Amino acid sequence: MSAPPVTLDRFILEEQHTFPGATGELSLLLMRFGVAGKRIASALARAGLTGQQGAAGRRNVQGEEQKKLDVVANEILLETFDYGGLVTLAASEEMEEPFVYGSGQGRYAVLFDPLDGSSNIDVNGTLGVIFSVRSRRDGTLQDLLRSGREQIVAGYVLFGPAVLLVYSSGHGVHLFTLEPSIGEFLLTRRDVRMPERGRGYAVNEGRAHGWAPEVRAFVEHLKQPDPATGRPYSTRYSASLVGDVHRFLLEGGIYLYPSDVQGGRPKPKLRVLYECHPLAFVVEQAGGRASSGGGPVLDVVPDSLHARMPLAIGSRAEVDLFDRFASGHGA
Ligand code: AFP
Repeated sequence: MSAPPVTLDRFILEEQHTFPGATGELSLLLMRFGVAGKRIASALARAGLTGQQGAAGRRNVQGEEQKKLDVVANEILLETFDYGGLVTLAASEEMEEPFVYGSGQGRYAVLFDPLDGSSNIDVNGTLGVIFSVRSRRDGTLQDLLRSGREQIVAGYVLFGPAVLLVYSSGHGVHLFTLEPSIGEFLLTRRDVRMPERGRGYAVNEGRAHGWAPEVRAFVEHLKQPDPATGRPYSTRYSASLVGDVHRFLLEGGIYLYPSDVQGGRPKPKLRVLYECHPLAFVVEQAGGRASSGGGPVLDVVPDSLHARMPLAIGSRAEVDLFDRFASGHGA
């Protein structure tokens, strides 16, 4: 008889036993991200049929147009933690201020980008949820404005041809695939290791005019043929950070969202707390790296909830190389 499939819940409960003194609350919390992922997957699958595609007619705190499904996914995630008293604070790309639950005594704070890659909604492209869990301290915003190394759990749900859930609680990275006929996430890869180097890069080259010369030089370097170092690299940009990072988690390579230093955009695009920190946590746990160009992403302490930063994330070899270029030392 073949081994029975390992469900997400079973895996989480078994992993809990490796943490001395664990109360099981974090396990419950993590399982709920699985439930939210399934609910959002269901909303996405039906969106074209239920009139849920398109703009919501308002803008989020960053001034970006909200899609109807950004709002739906945010509401699903908020509801998901609205019982059981586990969570005190929830912060999201779609809300100006953190949401405070009931008693305010829950042991955890959760952060999420409810629907990453929302320009892909109406074209049936790749989308994701990015999430991060931290300990509650005094229950205020200050609990969140801390380094990425204080995350307890981070991960993402990826909506592609299959729905995947990938997470790390600081003991490796584990990958689950939704088996739609039974509605369960099943373990498909335990302890994912990122290749040391890859052959692909993802960056919005339409914005190259705004990059620093060092960033332009790095991307040009990747495009120059040199079979000995595996160049040229192939471009792999999907407009979904989760989709691109997931590809590189499995295949190796580098995702970049550099600052626009020529002034076209006053601030970098990606948000520290619910995009860069959680993905950096996952990638580092898999043996990769995430850099701002000036240091490790996980060391960045944001000064506000929606603070932004430049990001280079992926395999160790490419991120090391990016850092060499960023510091002016080139190849
Ligand atoms: P949203 O989270 O608002 O959907 O933004 C998506 C994203 O942060 C990231 O997933 C993409 O890689 C990037 O923005 C796409 O931005 P450009 O359209 O500027 O390339």
